[in-house]
Amino acid sequence: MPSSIVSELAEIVGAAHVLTDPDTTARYTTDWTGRWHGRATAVVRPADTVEVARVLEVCHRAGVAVVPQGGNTGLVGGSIPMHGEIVLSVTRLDRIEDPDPVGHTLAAGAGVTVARAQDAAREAGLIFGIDLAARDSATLGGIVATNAGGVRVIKYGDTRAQLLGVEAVLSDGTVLTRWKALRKDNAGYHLPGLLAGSEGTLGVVTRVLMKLHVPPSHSYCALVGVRTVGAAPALVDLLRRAGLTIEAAELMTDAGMRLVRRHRALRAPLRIEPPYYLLVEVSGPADTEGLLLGALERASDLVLDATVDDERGRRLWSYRDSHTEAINAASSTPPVKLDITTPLAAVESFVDTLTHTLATEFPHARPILFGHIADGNVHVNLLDVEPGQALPVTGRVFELVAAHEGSISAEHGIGRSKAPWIHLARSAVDIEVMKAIRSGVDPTLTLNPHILPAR
Ligand code: FAD
Ligand code: 2HG
Ligand code: ZN
Repeated sequence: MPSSIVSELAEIVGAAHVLTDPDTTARYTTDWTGRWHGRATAVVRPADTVEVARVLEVCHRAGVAVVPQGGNTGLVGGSIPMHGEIVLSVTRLDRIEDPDPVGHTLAAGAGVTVARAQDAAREAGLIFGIDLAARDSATLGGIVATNAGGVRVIKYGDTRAQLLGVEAVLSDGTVLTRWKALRKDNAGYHLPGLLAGSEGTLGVVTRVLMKLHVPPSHSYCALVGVRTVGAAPALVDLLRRAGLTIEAAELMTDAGMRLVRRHRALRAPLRIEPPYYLLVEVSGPADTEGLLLGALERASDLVLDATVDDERGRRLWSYRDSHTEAINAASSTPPVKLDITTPLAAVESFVDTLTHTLATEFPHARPILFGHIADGNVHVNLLDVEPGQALPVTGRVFELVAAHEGSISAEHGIGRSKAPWIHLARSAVDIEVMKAIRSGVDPTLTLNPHILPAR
C-alpha cells in the first residue's frame, strides 16, 4: 500500500479524521460480538458526500481496498477489515433533513442512527418503520447496506421495502443519485433495491430517503407462555382473525429468558416458567385491549399464562431487547450467531430437529433460540462453542436449514461468516449473476472485496 495515501486522505478529510493508531482504530476493527479482530491501514471519517467521493477516487486510483462502515453493529463480520483495508466510516454524515409530514418521508445522512431517525419521525407524529435493539448505534447506511429487518417487518416490511431513494458513491468516486419521493416509479431497474442488502460491495451509501408511517391509535403488548414453538404462529393467526393488526411477534425460550433475567436482574414476568414465550404487540380500534384479552381467553388450549401491558409495553420489550447483549455476556467464547428462516409451517420441525441434533452431535454447544416468529425467522445462538467447532457446527445447522427449505440469512446478511455456505442459499446461475453485477459496478473490487462471492 502506498504510504503517501494516508497523507492524501488527510488532505481531503483533515488529519484529525484519519486514524492510524491501533488503540484508536480498535473499535473499528473488532466486531460487536468479539469474533472478528482485523487491522486497518487507516480509518477515514469524511464529513459529506463530496469527501466520500474524493476518498474513494484516491483509493481506487491507488488500488487500495475500502471497507464501508456505519455503527459497526453488523453480526456477520462484513464491516471488519481483515486484510489491512481502509475503513471508510460514515458516522459524520449525520444530518437529518426535515421529515415530510404530507408525503410521509424522511431524508437523512447515512450516519444518522436508527434511534435518531425514530425520534425525528415521532416528533413529526409519524413512525420510522425499522426498529432493532442496536438502534442507538446502527446507522441508516448500515440498515440499507444489510437490508436490516428487526421487530417491525411483519407490519412495515424490511428496509428495502421502505427505501424510496438513495445517494451512493461508487468505487471510483462517481456519485449515483436516485432520489424521488414517489411511491410509484417504474423507470428501469430499482437501484435503491439493489443497494439494499449489498453489504458495502456496490457503493457507499451517503444519504437515504425512507418512507414513514402513521402510528396506530391503540396498541397493546402481551407476553404469553406457550407449550410449543408451533403455538406461537397459531396464536398470531388467531389474533389476526380477531380483527387485530400484528405490530410485532417475537418468540423466546425459557433458557433465553433465564439468561436475560440474570443479566438484567429482571423479575419473572409470568406466574409459571413455560418452555416458550410469545411477545406480541397488536393494534386496532378503541377496544383493542378487550379484543386482545378476549382472544387470549378463547385460546386457552394454547395459552399457559399471559400478562398484558399498555401501549408499546417497554417493560415487556426489555426481556426481548436484552437477548443479544445477555448472550454475548454469558458465552465463554464469541457466540456462533446464525440467523435463519424457514417457511412458517416448518419452524417447529426445524427447532425440534435442531435441538435434537445439537444435543447428540455438539453436546457442549449451549443453544439459545429466539426471533421474529411471524416471519419464520429464528436466531440460532450457540454459546461456549470451542473455536475448532465453530465451522462444523455452523455447517451442520445450515444443512438442517437447507433440508427445511429455509435460508441461511434471514436478515443479517452473508458477510464474512456465512460466505462459505452461499451455495446452500443461491444457485450457481444466481451467484454468477450477482458476480456479474458486482464486477460491472466495481470492476477493480475496491469495495469490501473479501465478502460475498466476488470473482
Ligand atoms: P455496520 O455494522 O457498520 O456494517 C454492516 C455492513 O454494511 C457491512 O458490510 C458494511 O460494509 C456495510 N455498510 C455499513 N454502512 C454502509 C454504508 N454507508 N454504505 C455502504 N455499506 C455500508 N439486524 C437486523 O436485521 N435485525 C435485527 O433485529 C437486529 N438486531 C440487532 C441487535 C443487536 C443488539 C445488534 C448488535 C445487532 C443487530 N442487528 C440486527 C444487526 C445490525 O444492527 C444490522 O445489520 C445493522 O443494519 C447494521 O448497521 P451498522 O450501521 O452498524 O452497519
Ligand atoms: C435481533 O433480532 C437481532 O435481536 C440479533 O437480529 C439476533 O443476536 C441475535 O442473534
Ligand atoms: Zn433479528
